[in-house]
Amino acid sequence: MISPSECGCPPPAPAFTPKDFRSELKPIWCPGCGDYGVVTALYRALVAIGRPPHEIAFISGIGCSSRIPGYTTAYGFNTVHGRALPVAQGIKMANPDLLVLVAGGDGDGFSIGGGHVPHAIRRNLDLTYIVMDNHIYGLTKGQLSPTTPRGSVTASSTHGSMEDPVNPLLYTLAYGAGFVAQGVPADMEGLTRIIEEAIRYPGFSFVNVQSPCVTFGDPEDQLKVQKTKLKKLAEMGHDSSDRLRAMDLAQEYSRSLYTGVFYRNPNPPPTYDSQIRARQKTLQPHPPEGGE
Ligand SMILES: Cc1ncc(C[n+]2csc(CCOP(=O)(O)OP(=O)(O)O)c2C)c(N)n1
Ligand code: SF4
Ligand SMILES: [Mg+2]
Repeated sequence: MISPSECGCPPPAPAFTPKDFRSELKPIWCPGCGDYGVVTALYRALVAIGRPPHEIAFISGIGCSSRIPGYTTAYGFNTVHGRALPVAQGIKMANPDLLVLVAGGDGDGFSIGGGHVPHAIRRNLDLTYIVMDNHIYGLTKGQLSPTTPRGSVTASSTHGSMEDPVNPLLYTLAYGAGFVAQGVPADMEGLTRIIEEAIRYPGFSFVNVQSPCVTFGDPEDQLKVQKTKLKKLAEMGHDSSDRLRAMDLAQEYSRSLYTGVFYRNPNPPPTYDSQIRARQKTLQPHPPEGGE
């Protein structure tokens, strides 16, 4: 069969538009919250993926960011704080044909839910985990989160934080995630492409989105500042198959705003869901002797 690029024909129109993925619920995020940009990038990435909303399950924890499944037409489950990944893994195992997206905040993913991340990575189900990292607990009104920089004054560190932050990029790379990327809503095109690539990766993929909290966050983290600070890995000639170089770059998490794919395993290992299906076939009960 001749492909559209070979025959010079225009590419076929996408089956969906962003509207098909937008629910009727109006987001109640504060005006200017970075999460608006994340959901917009997600609608666009889903258009590029081309699967209908009823084939998508979107699972979150609790937090401002965890409201995101409700703003899509996919099946959604706003679960328990820190428990998005276990629920999502169960759903993917029960129905491996679903496209399973997982989302939440920095607190949800790296504080109360931090213990689930290594196990989701090593189990390697085909999921995409998007963390809206605003370096603060937004929903509960501005307490210190696991990614809050040292020295930050917050509702629960009134004289400045005395703790070093967790580095989500290094954390997921160190545990062996096959796909690790970072995006910002200030670069909508880049963020859309990153989310699309993460969904296409056959295995656990992680996207850290530096998504500003305009109400409780650091003014230095906001969209306007992001635009001046971001450095695109693709333009730096970064080889995303080089895991050690990815880890070097990830060390800069608190100092430099790198965006793009840090690491993509060029030889993705088998996923847990595919192994389960294969084993189920080998463990089928034998027909009774002499019977059908
Ligand atoms: C078991 C449990 N502990 C604590 C809370 C209170 N709580 C709700 S959201 C949240 C933190 C939200 O921060 P984050 O996950 O970063 O999301 P954001 O609101 O910043 O998007 C906390 C502590 C809760 N709902 N459930
Ligand atoms: S409190 Fe912060 S994270 Fe929550 S909706 Fe408002 S700006 Fe967004
Ligand atoms: Mg947060």
